[in-house]
Amino acid sequence: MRTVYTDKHRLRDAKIEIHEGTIVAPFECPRRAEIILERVISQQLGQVLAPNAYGLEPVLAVHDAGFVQFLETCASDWAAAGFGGEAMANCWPTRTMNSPHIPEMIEGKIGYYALASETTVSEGTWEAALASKDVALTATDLVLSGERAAFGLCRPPGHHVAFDQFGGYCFLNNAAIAAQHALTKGAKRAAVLDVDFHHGNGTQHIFYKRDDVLFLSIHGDPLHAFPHFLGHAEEEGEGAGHGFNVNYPLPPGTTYDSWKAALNQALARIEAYDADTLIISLGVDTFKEDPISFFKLESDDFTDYGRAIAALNLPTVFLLEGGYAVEQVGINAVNVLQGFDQAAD
Ligand code: SP5
Ligand code: ZN
Repeated sequence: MRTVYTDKHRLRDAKIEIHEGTIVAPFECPRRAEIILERVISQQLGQVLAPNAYGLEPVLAVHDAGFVQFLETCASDWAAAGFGGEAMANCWPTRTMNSPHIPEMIEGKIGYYALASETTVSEGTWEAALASKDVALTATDLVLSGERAAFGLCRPPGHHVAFDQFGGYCFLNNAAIAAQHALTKGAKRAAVLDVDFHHGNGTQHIFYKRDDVLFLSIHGDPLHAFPHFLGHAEEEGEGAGHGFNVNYPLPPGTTYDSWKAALNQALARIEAYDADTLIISLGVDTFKEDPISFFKLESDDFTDYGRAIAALNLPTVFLLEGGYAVEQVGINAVNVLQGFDQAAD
């Protein structure tokens, strides 16, 4: 399959992350995408092409306009306020102080639009996020125009971003933007299957009341893992969307056998839904050596589940999400894609 990539991802190069009570270099770093690209090339997965520019219209189809405006000026507003470091939230509209006012001062405003504090908004982040959604949209258009599958090498990732909140290393929800784009271009039933270690809370939030996108996520149980507050099995969708949101939370130490059992259930749901377009939120932080996760997948398991996804026989867009065992992230991500290609007709 072909890969969509641009080195504009390098513009997202934050220096700090809050992690276990200390400040560390961000897990979500430019080297990740470079290692995956190197593996795509060395394995001759297929041609690598640059993204087209889509502007903001497909973004505003799933995200709040005020949120988008905030992201665009966040880093410069922060600097203009005289703050030296990277923009980060330290106060939120929590359960006990939830008024409808959006603060004007950037320190308050970022708290309104953030859902976690680990992710800073650094200079260049917005440009990289825009390029990342262009990568996702270009890969989606390859598939909509008849290719069996495509790989959007998206960075920064996207699945934690809700309608109007960013976090979890993500700024725009690439998978949601891609799914909505597919529907706008004529698809009737899209499925988003999220295999990242973390629950795709943002994608769930965006499509929670809708029946034209089936969302399924296999992830670390939120009782034990980020994003901590969403991703439980009883979250099945609301109103017209009831029955179109499916969560498979799994416990610490989960090995491939039980992960694959959840995947097989998810694949059966996608088949029963009769999806016409499949988007995979491809996080490889399920790997046994991932530094922030607790599943135990081996590199060969990624090949195996790539094959299983191909057996659905659907036009399939793979969009990169997480994966932080940097040295193996290329092997694991490309294993999924090669497994898929081996089994695809
Ligand atoms: C796209 C994606 O994979 N985002 C993940 C964001 C996770 N950020 C918070 C990580 C907190 C990790 N705590 C680990 C404790 C076990 N050592
Ligand atoms: Zn993740």
